[in-house]
Amino acid sequence: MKQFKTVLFLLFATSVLSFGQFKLPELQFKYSALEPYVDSTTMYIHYNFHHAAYVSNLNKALEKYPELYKKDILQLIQGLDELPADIKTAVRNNGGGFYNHSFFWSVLAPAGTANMSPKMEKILVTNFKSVDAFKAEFEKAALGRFGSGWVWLIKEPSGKLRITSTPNQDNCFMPNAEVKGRPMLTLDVWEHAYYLKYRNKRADYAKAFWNVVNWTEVEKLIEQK
Ligand code: MN3
Repeated sequence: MKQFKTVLFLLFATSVLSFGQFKLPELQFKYSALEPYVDSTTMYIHYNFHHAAYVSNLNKALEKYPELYKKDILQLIQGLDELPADIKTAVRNNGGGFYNHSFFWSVLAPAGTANMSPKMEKILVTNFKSVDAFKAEFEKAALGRFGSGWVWLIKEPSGKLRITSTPNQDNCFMPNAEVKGRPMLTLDVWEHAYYLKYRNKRADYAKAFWNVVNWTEVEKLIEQK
């Protein structure tokens, strides 16, 4: 009985302690859903090891300051400058990693399931002259990002759409970002995102990406005020 009570107490304590901690969001598609453009193995490793590690390292970084678990991820990364100095870098890297990957999965969809609507096409034409010009500029930004990072289509505070890129796990919400705005679409250009299938050919990976963009979601984001 005593042992049973101890177990109950431990279960209770664990659930209380884990309250408010960040969790790996559920993936809305199967690991194999993006084949052949993104292979299952890469998807599995990327989600279960890379993304999961950012989440657990973010939680670990916040252990010393549990009141910070009450903030949401955007409050944390937008408020990086106000964080205690000893966890700022960890939150920047792991909070960024947590947010960026969660967002990335949300703008991916199996090929042919979330195609570009005429309205979406018009938005791109208005902002970038043509869909091809938009894609070319995005791919150029993917290749132009030296080392690891992300390419973004963002909506600037003025409402204008713009392509930009960030190093490491930074994003356009962070106080240090050169260009600020809300993400509408992103591509992870870390080697872990493509190396198994594409080896060193980042350009091929960036081109293949167009087959798995969730344009329905991107359009929804752009239409939001
Ligand atoms: Mn990644």
